[in-house]
Amino acid sequence: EAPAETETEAPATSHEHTRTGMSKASLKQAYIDNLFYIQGRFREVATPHDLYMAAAFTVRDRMLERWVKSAQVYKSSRARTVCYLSAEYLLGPHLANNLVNLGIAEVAQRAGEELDLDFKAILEEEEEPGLGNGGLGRLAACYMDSLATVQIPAIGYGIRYEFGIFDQIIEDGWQVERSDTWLRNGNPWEIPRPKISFPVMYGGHTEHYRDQAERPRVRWIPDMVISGVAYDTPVLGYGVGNVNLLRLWKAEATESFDFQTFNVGDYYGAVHAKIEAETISKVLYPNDDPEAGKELRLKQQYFFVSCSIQDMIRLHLNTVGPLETFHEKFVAQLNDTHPAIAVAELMRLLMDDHAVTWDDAWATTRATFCYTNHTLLPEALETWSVALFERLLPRHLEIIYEINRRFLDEVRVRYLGDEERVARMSLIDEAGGRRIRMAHLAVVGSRAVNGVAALHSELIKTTLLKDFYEMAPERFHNVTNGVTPRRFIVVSNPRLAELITEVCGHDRWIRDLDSLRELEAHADDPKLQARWREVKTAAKRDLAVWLKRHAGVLLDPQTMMFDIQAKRLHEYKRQHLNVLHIIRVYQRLKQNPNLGMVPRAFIFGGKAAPGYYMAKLMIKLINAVAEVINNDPQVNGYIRVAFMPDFNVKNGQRLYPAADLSEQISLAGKEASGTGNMKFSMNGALTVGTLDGANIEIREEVGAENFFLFGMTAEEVRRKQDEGYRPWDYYHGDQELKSDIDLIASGLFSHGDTNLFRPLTEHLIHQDPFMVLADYRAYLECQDRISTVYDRPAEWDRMSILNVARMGKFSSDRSIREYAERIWSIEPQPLGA
Ligand code: GLG
Repeated sequence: EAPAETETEAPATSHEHTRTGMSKASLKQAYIDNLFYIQGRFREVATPHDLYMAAAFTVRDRMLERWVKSAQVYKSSRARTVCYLSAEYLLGPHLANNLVNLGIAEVAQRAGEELDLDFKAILEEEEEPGLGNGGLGRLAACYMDSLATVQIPAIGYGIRYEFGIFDQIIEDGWQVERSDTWLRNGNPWEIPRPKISFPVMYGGHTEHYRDQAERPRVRWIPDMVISGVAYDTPVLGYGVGNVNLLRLWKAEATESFDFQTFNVGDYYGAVHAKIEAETISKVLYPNDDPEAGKELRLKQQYFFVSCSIQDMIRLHLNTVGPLETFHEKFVAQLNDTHPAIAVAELMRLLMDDHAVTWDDAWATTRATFCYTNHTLLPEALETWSVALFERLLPRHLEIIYEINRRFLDEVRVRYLGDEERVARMSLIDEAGGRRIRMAHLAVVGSRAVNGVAALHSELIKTTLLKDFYEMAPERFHNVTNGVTPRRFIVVSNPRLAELITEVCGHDRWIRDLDSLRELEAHADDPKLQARWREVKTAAKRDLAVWLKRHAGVLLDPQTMMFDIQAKRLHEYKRQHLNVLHIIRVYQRLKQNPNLGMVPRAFIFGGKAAPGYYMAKLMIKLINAVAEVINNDPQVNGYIRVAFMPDFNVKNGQRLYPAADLSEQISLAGKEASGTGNMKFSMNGALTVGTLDGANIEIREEVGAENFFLFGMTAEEVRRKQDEGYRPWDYYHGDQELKSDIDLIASGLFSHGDTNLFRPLTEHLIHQDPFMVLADYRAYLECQDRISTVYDRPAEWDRMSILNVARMGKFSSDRSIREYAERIWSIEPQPLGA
């Protein structure tokens, strides 16, 4: 909000403190102060990084005041609090987002101009905290933004990884991973809390004994203890005074333990112990799905869970106490099974440390946790070998066995004689090596379970957790994912935000996304359509400039449709289906160079898990096809292919505004929700998609006539799989399909090397687990329809406007309100801005 002109010219006065004032004068004064007193610099010698740090501290100061006030109010009102437990937070750059949420983006920009600062360059200087892999981690970040915005007291708990998701560079068309050193230059947004630290134990054995009251008790004698230290980042809501806490744990050696008790006189041993301890929060596992048996990963999970639960107990005893009311003060949401060990950890702490009985501890535990499932893919369902658990967490294994014993007794009583069902529902998978099923632990230990889109939540009930659903249907819910319009419209697409505000006559839509419906009335207005198109073209121009520099590809933002698929590389997401379409268009153009077609830029972005060979080969294939097409003057006026390196939040913010077409083409039933689909659509891209995940609900909202649908339904997929799917038949039954696959195999895209892509083409022809070939023809036909419509700008623009107008449902504010009402039973605690 711009203060009146006279006010902005006034000097910063005592009532307009340089640490809190929001006027232009205050901001300028504060900036210069911070540059001097924190960075120790004056303008002439300041590096770009100094300039960024001074800006960050200027903004942070303004958040701290609100933070302290929120903490005071939450404390005195003893507000019920959500604890979001997540191994990942894919936060993205803070500075621009915090400026927007503080409501000072414009005045800060003007202050910057008057100080002769390059505002854009300062924003670009920030290294984003990439503490997550993809959708799951970014969802946690969107939810933190919305929790604060809808004014729900919340703490996000996680791990302060020293190295987040790797940086991706492309060399000779292949992905190469570089370590992410986001903390190298310091992190102005976090505040270390060395005094908030907890011991975390591993290994050793347990002892059963009787306490003074003759009650049976258990004591865990570990063989390793480390400590977790809190690092706090404030999370400010948009246009409100509420600031929540993101508390990430860093692993450190426990001096008293390692240096004295165990390593007397053994200096090198002590140093080794320190290194081993610090390893635990060193690096994020760069996989979307867990690698079986990685001990360090289990150590990480237990590490942050143990610190978080201990912290919650401390907070409770400090403010509310006694422990019987723990579940009234806190509700803990498990973001996937990564923190599922929390169920056993809360039981352990209540019983072993606080002498609570099993029954009372179990009642508290069951009332505290809720679990969100994010995937049905079998390889992503976490299990841990019993042997590893026994070695690392012996006490937790005992507790899990006891939970299981009691639970299976309930199952037996309910389903007399059905031992098959008992085996299916057990927390222990007895087949092969015995393994603990973390999803079952999460379900049994929670009072609510939810999926992340309507279809996904249905499939949970009918497939993955069918037995559990039958036993307690009332505990199963759906909360469709959402994304924050602050970051994904206001921050990333300021031109669109401005246009929307102008057309609606207010900026209320930023926290009430349903009010975008007001755009509907103008969807056919040629004047709006023209401006809409200008905004899109400007974003495409920005992206083209960036891609020229960073991918060496020249795209024409004026004439080309920007067709974008940006997400993790995975076979189920079917980037190779997209590639087959590109090859088809290429062949058509080669056969008929005068084919009048809508020019298209095919743009990809996404990382592959470093150990996922097929995904890495898909990246190579995209780049190989790009090389041939982009250098073929016969076609490159019509089609170009670009691979954006290092798709992360920052680069995503360049893509979403520039997309005409959003590719959401996973095999139906595989993508739990998707959230990129929402980000694209919110920025006016039309979707080509299957009936999968949240695509279904997006299509329902925007209207079937404004969505390009193709492909089999989840039901048809299942039937085809049951019948026995034979990709070979499709390959031989479709001349064009065969020739597209054969062209890859021929070596055309690999300088004559006929072996390079063989694993990919052979896999498609013989296995094709994600049924690329079965959906190929429908996809091509749909793409042809898309080109036809794109050729009619008024129609396309109308559809684009209607897409944005009807995206209200996909604000993460709506998701959080649903969690608050239906799952958490928690009320907002309003604090004024
Ligand atoms: C998962 C799923 C996505 C989902 C996301 C957030 O694969 O479909 O949108 O969580 O719920 N691992 C993921 O990214």
